[in-house]
Amino acid sequence: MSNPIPHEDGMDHTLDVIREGYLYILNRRNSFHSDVFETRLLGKKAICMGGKEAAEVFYDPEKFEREGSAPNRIKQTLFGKGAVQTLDGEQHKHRKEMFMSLMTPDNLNRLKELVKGHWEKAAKKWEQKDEIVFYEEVQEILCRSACEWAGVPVPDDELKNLTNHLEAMFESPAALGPDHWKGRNARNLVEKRIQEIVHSVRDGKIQPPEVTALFRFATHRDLEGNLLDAETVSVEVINILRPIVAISIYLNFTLLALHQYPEERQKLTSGDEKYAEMFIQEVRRYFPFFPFIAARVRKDFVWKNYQFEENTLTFLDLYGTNHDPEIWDNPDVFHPQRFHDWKGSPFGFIPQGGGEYLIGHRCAGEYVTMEVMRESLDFLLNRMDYDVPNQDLSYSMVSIPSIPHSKIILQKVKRR
Ligand code: HEM
Ligand code: MYR
Repeated sequence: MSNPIPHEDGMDHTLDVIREGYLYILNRRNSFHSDVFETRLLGKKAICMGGKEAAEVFYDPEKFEREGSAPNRIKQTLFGKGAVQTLDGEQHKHRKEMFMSLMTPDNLNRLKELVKGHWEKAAKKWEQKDEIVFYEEVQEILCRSACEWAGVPVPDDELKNLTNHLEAMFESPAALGPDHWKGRNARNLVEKRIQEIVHSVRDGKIQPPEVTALFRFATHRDLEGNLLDAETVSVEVINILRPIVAISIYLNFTLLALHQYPEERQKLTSGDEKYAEMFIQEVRRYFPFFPFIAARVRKDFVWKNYQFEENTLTFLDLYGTNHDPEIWDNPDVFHPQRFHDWKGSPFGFIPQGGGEYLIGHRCAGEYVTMEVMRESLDFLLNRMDYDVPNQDLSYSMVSIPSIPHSKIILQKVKRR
């Protein structure tokens, strides 16, 4: 006989998720004294869980699958229709290989050089201005770099517009009203534009280099040997461009951490290269970004004496696992040193998902994210000076995704 999963009473708790944001699951894990609880979300029975063991079971492909798990509002903004995020089994593995084939050291280095060049150009421009909004400026650097890296041609006068559209796609999934619809419209527009580009590649009018995402995806064959339709190629190309622009959120938190913990700046410039790595990991662990992910129970199973019923929508808490006191000492203290003797953990440290890349859904862009953060941190530390004037640097634990309220205004930017 299995035990009933601790259960939150009430008709629906979607409003509580809106009210409590990143802390919704963690708050209830604490009050139920349980890593798993059952509730009702989006009008359906749902299981929520967090912690290392919960992540391990969530990433077992025998127990959970993704098909039909993503809420429509997430597919219409963040993921797109037919995206790798929604596939399972062999189909998923084959599509994921297409993404992971881009993540070679040479290709990552190509991105790093692009990012470096665009930082340099942007900083030169910033020197001429009284002040800049870091979030917006860094998004343009990232969007230019992403398009060049992916082989997507974008005229200069369309770059700002594209940046805003990609930004809307990752800012809108949990938003309400016009802010949400902005994301849906942005996706429709960008998908259409990239579909045209895919047709031009297939007609030979555009010839992107073989190493680029545009070339690889436009010529990729599925398991039956067919080319992907242009819509799917465009969804997957956006799955490269959009999240690279989203790194702007981590870069805002990187700058915030440098500002709020001045002693960290000293440690970072003391010449210990490993410290930069530890600092970046702590930024990804500490600050709120991707809150939780969804899957469905594939078939009935029992775990920890709890019965999981086929089809049940299940959420894994990423933020809460990165702040789980069972895994992390003083989880709510910013302390890069904790990564000094860290042995690595595919399920305990999951800012971009956990498990494995090919068999599972772990973020395809984790190396890209780390590389871009490393290069940008180096620029902020060693290649420019700036002032951070008084402003509202606080950030919400409720709005998803969370961004420092002022988006970080910088003054007196000077290259070194
Ligand atoms: C998946 C977070 C950057 C491409 C994911 C997942 C998370 C995540 C939580 C889902 C994991 C799961 O479902 O199990 C982030 C965060 C980023 C980031 C916080 C910081 C900006 C990137 C970048 C790229 C990328 C830079 C591409 C260059 C993808 C793709 C997937 C994914 C393609 C789907 C993987 C799959 O379903 O197998 N990401 N990501 N992400 N990410 Fe990222
Ligand atoms: C990306 O663009 O893929 C990277 C980061 C996006 C962060 C978006 C945060 C909102 C996600 C809400 C997810 C709820 C899942 C059920």
